[in-house]
Amino acid sequence: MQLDRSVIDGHNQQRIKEHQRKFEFVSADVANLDEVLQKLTAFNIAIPSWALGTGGTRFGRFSGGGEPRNLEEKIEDVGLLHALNRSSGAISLHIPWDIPKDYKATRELAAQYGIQFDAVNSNTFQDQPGQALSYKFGSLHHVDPKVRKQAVEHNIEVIRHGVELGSKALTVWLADGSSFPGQLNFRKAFQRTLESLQEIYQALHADWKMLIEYKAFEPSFYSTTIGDWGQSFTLANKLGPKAYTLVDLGHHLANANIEQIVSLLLMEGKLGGFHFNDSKYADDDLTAGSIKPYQLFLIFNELVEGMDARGMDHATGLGWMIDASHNLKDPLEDLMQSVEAIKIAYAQALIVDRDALNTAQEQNDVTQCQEILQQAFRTDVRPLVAQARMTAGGALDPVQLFREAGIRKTLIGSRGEKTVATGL
Ligand code: LRH
Ligand code: MN
Ligand code: MN
Repeated sequence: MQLDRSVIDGHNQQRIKEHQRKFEFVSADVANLDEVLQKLTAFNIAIPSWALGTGGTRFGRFSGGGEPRNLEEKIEDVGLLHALNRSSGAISLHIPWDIPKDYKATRELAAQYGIQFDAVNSNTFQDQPGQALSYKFGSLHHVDPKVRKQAVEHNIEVIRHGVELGSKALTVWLADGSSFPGQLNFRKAFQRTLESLQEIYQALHADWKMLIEYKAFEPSFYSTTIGDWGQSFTLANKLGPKAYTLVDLGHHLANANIEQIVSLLLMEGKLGGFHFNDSKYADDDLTAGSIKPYQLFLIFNELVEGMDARGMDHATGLGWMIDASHNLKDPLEDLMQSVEAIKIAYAQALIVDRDALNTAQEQNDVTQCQEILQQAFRTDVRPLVAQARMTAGGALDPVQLFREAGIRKTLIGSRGEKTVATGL
């Protein structure tokens, strides 16, 4: 379904007065208002194809109905999100969950909705039907060269799909690791992983990036072969200029200082992309900003500071993506909440008084440093985000419009109640 322009206009008209009052109130105190609005408008966050259906836990899955049943319907859903919030103009595909049947038709469909193809993801963490060799004991780090070759070839095939769709990056996340001490020779496993990645790197086109995602635990519970940012960074450095580290917020040990990791990776020119989500305990994949909004703000504070220091374009300099999965909420509502939380954190980081913060840091004025950061964090920037969205053609309140317009009901009507999207 395509959302009619008049539906968004009608919704905005109803809310415009209240919005204007709130917008004028907050914007009076924002010195760099034009810059903030322009940057918010340009900002886009890719939607993962696997977050459009209801996720589950290892104990069960409860379908919400009306989920996309194929790649075309996934693109349609991202198109709906983008029409509502004007910040979801890209989709990230996971192969083999999303193999396109017809590249041209897929590209045309996405273009119709103003959607681009973000990083393509390989999958060597599951065995697929008919697959010759098993990934039970890993893929790129496997002791058997034949398994490694199969996994390398899969990654190269994923690049080929991406090239056909206009994607510019391959994200590699490995489940490779060990669950018991002694199971693995760490050094040999890491070396084999590097050699496998080198073969994949050879197949990357000149304008492509390889994003290396790390994760401290799960599904292996003793060691992960690319377990932290240092290991990913080492691989990216050894591989070459097209290889970068990807930070997934849920992939750290509890209480890790993610904002410091972000700052140093940016400084080294090796931060390639982001998977946004939130967590209380582990890789919970909860809605971005739902548990630790202050941490999300502190991460954006480092991103803005570091990107400005390197002269990077906020809108295109990094691969921004959500990586969440929902077993309770409507997946589209949940994604809208994640995008909103990310943009709120971004707006708060943009209004930090950076000169004052620098001065306070140079003077070791710890109290003032905290005052400055929290002044920005405690500002209600939602009207700024809404203003940018409305100017770009989106809805003042995307979640409420989604409900008012009965979009899920329409999707259930056309797709059915018992739908299972391919993915996690
Ligand atoms: C692993 C991960 C990785 C996968 C996705 C499905 O936990 O974050 O990005 O590709 O989940
Ligand atoms: Mn991820
Ligand atoms: Mn994850």
